[in-house]
Amino acid sequence: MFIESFKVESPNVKYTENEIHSVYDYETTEVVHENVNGAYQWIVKPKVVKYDFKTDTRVPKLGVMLVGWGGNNGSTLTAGVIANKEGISWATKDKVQQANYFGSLTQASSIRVGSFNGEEIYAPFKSLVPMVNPDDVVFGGWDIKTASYIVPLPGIFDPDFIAANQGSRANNVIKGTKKEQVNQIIKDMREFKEKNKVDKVVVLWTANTERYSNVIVGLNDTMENLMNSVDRDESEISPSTLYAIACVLEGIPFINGSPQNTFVPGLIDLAIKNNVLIGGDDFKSGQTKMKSVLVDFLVGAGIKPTSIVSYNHLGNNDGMNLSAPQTFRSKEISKSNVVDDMVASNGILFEPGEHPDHVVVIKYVPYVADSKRAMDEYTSEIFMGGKNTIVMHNTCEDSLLAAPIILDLVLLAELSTRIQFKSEKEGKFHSFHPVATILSYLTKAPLVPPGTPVVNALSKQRAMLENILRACVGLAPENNMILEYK
Ligand code: NAI
Ligand code: DG6
Repeated sequence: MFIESFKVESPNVKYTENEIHSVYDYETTEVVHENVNGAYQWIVKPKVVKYDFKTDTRVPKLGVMLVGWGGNNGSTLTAGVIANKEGISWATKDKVQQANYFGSLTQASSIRVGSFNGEEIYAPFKSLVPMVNPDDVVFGGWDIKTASYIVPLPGIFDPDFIAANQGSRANNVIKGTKKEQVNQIIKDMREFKEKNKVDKVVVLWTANTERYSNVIVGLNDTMENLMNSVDRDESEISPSTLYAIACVLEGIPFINGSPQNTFVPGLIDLAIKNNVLIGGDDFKSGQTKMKSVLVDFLVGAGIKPTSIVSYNHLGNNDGMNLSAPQTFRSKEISKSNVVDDMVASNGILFEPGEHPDHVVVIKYVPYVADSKRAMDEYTSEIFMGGKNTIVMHNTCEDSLLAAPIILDLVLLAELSTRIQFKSEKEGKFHSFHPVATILSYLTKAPLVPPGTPVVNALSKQRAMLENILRACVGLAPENNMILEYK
């Protein structure tokens, strides 16, 4: 059965006018390597840590500024939200199509809340805690090209960072030094906020994939060095890093939907010191999403994936930009490291340091336009030396996969800025770490704080997000035990 909304009744949960307050028992385990009677043993100690969560339930009027607003993803998302808001429908050759938010975790997926008379009860994911309604989001942003019905603000353009084939697009650019460009972005965000009377702004990069920036000691390795490099107009500071700097200085969350290393160490340092949310990298939309399910399934089933070969061809502007070796390399990196955690989790199948062959190919084929093809071959070793090969072929409009993910990223980023928590050992409430691992489900190469494990397996990423939001309303993690019926 499906219900639209619910309220939790528990001595541990209090709903006030502006807050949900929950006291939460976090059940976890501590692993130690201890000397027991002269021999070292691994000891696993269950422990319970008390946490307090408080969620501000005042949903703000949200402004979203997209870098690359006029591009495929930016324009598709904007048009999709307008179509939903206006209740637009249109005739296709199959049926009359209503606007919807399919593909959005927050808007179109559900969670199990319990059982009623022997029946499982599900509710919308978005009913867990109050979230911004996407129909109410005000969109704006920048693009280096004007060609769109809604003209974006001029963008920061540096031909050294994207493919040379993009040069002819650049007819809408911010002139001046890097410092002046950062200041212009700050001015744009202030004016956007003022003009649209929005309470909060989130900025997301959905512009072209850049090449990696060189990380150099003295240039971009610390907050001070990065800011000094901007002042000196150093050429190795990328446009995406400049937008991110402007956002952090303004206290505005910044999310990177492309694979490049926008978040150089100096930028991460800046975000941590200013306690401003940053998240990324690279939308996990299709092939990688599948990979982070399939490899998790294989390794979890005791099957050993030995060769993973992924091939893409597409003919949109993203594909054209990725046809240059240096931008392709950024994408290759982000698509290649996505099975590491699953491989490392099974020491029966893999020796330490052993890894399946993993090859990523992307080719630009103009004729197929936005209808991206993804072909994957997974070869695995099974029982008694047998081989199992799985082949997948996927055809899909790339921007229709990315648009709902962008929506989830900005809605969840906003939501996470309204959640505060503390453990029993901490005196004061605090927000999540500025490096937003809570967004991992939506990104190919989750950005994590230094020293934090990276989780790529999709089901774990979803469970982490759902269970944190359940904790905010005092619900236990979904454990799927259903002991009531055993
Ligand atoms: P697109 O090429 O259609 O749009 C990008 C837009 O960014 C263009 O309009 C371009 O003029 C603009 N632009 C480039 N540099 C800029 C700058 N410095 N400032 C402002 N605007 C700038 O590309 P599309 O298909 O919208 O993809 C956008 C990004 O999202 C790409 O980097 C792509 O790799 C990434 N991505 C896309 C996924 C998908 O499924 N569509 C999945 C994962 C990542
Ligand atoms: C081709 O690889 C172009 C890219 O922008 C992809 O479409 C995008 O990275 C999609 O990623 P994935 O692996 O999640 O389908």
